[in-house]
Amino acid sequence: MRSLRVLDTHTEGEPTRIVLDDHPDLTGTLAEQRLVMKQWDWVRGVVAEPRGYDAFVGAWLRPAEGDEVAGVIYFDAAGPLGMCGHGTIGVVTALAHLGRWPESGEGHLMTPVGRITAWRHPDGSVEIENIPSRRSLKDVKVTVPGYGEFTGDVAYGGNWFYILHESPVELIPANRRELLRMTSLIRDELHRQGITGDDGSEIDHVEICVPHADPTIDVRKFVLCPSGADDRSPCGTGTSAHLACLAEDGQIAEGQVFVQESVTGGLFSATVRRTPEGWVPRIRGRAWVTAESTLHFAPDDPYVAGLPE
Ligand code: PYC
Repeated sequence: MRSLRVLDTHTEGEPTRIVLDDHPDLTGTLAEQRLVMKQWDWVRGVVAEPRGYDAFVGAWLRPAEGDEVAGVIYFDAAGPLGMCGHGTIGVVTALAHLGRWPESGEGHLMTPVGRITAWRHPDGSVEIENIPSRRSLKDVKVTVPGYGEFTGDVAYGGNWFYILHESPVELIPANRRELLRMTSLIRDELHRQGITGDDGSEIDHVEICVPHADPTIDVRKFVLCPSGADDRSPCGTGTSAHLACLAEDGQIAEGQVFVQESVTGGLFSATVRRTPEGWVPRIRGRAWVTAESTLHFAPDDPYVAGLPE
């Protein structure tokens, strides 16, 4: 029977399941390991029901490649992700819990899309510096029956996003199901029209950012993730992609603090700085350890790969 030790955290309400055990078949660079993991349908069972639920992001800890504290491959029930911001805040919190994060507070993690620097602050909050982020398409229009026409930007922050700045459905907790329906239809329409990120990469996240009624918070947001769930946190890679768009349009200055709230009340603050490679975002939020356990995958269990979709 396969068994995996895991540590669960939530970052501003969004869960991460950190896999502590190694796997003998995961060799090569993290990008290669990510491709190998894509072939294993049982990996879905680590995060999907009945062991998890659709909001879970998995973070498989890997041996460090250089001076990093660890390598990490993120995945959700739909497959491996490039990067995950809330997940990185969860991983740093989990490593600190295990006594594996540097006492100085600063450390590095390697992900399949690049190296991340992170700081654990004395108040327990975690700040991460993501990979350079960029906008690739502006004012892309899609029409969805029943909702009308949307105009949004295609941008990258470690994953690919379609970002909208208005919504016919109000961003309140009571509307989460409706928002999931609408953003799923938008994503389907992007796929139908063949709209992609650079190199044909699939746009698997849809993000809505609208002005917040509270003047101390810049935007309220909703993010559809590849698994079909909404991100309960303000989404780290989505924040990165969004900041790159705002910076391109001169709507945010380098170093200006930008505060976002998810529909369920999770808060991130973020800044951005320009580099030759793109806009480098820094994102700060909080995570908590919620469980330490061992998952079992018995050979006769029909749901080792999760419940059917
Ligand atoms: O925080 O980057 C993020 C993220 C991606 C998917 C869910 N959360």
